[in-house]
Amino acid sequence: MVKEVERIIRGIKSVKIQGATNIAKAAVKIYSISPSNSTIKKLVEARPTEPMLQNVIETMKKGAGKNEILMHFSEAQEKINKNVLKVIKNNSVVFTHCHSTNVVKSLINAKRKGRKFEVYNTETRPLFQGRKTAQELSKAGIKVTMFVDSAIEIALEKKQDAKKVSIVFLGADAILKNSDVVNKVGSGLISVIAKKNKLPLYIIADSWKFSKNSVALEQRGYNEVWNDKIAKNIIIKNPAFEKVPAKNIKAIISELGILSPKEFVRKTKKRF
Ligand code: RUB
Repeated sequence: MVKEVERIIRGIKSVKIQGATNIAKAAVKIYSISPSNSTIKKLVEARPTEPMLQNVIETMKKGAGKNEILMHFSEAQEKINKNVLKVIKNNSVVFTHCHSTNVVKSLINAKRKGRKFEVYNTETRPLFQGRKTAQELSKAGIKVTMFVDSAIEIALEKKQDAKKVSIVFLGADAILKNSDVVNKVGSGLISVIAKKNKLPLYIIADSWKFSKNSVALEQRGYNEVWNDKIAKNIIIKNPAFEKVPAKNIKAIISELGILSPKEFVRKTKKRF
């Protein structure tokens, strides 16, 4: 395999390249260098919970070029930004989890457009993608309060205090045909707590994350959690993703608009 391709696949496997969008963009690069079946197999196996990666490859197999796909990502993000702007109110607190390019870019756009809000987020162990989110947002002048993951319920608790969370934004790795969404582990729990506190939860995602097939939920190695040689009789579970039930989602904000999960699937399922 070409060295550059090997390097990118290693980056995807080790989560140096993270988030559905960045992985799909890396797939575009790999396919342009080496569109062989064996490379595609390795690529898909590197991150099984990423239908957008697979949709990109299918689209390129049908003849779409690199620039056409990259153009889709940027045009979709611009439309997502406009749609997100409609739901962020001034003086609000937005809660988010992990690192999602679709979420972060839309928040930075809202800030540039003059919306006044702050962000609560989670550190997102074991790989701390929350730090990446916090750094990118703070660089854009957005105030961020980061919570340890175990404090999710404390962060989301709705009190009379105006400073409490008003809206929840999560990214997506996959949107399934029953309208459930797959995202970073913790997202399911966040959705339950958000619903209990009557907080609107929006999924911010490119529509190419739709998958008509079932999606495997990736389990990652114990060494992300406990680097030392672990003692006998200790088992580490490190699931990377989980489902967010459609019933806990107010709407999916994509380039297609602000749609209920069911409407979103109806509109998208013909494409992939
Ligand atoms: C990242 C994650 C993101 C989605 C969407 O998990 O769950 O919310 O991938 O990302 P990991 P984007 O860091 O384990 O890959 O909006 O960037 O497509």
